[in-house]
Amino acid sequence: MSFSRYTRIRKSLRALGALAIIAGLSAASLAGDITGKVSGLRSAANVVVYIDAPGAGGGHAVMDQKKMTFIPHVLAVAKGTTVDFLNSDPVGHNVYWPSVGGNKGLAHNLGTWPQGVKKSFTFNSPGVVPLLCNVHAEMAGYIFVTPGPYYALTNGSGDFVIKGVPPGHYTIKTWSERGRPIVQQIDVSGGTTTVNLAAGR
Ligand SMILES: [Cu+2]
Repeated sequence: MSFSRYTRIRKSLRALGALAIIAGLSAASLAGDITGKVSGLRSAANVVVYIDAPGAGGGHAVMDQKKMTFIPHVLAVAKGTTVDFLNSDPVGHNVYWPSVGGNKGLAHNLGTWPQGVKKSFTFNSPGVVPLLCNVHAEMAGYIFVTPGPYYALTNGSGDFVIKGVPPGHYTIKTWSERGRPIVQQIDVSGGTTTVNLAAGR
């Protein structure tokens, strides 16, 4: 290869690299964060907040059964996520759900298994999945499957942050174990958009 040709190729590769960096930066700077607070519900903690934007889900999340409790009590995942169900107790546990998003046709029993065994299930339908164990009637937990990858769970004060949301007009919604959903409209541009989600009386 001649020296000039080599330099030319190197120069165009460098230009391509610069373009890729610029494209990456502008995509990142266009996306915004939604920050806010949920109030007026019986409990401000463990509220799922999500927007109606679809997007790629996938990946894995973990729901454990430990000390006769589902941990975490509420798990939020995007549609398409595989949940790995663990058993960390020295007794057998069962996992079943009577519906997904209220649809009893999506009821499923994963079976009963001993400590250290993992069973996985991919959730492709959005909505709440009430988890139960038919060995221990007192056990209850929840998976909430969101329609896309933009969601958060509130902390003990009701605060939440949804990161990296593409600009646009969305419906923002909540799901909580007790209380009706809060539904509001929101416009997201770059930077941080703040929203207060107060439950009606
Ligand atoms: Cu159990």
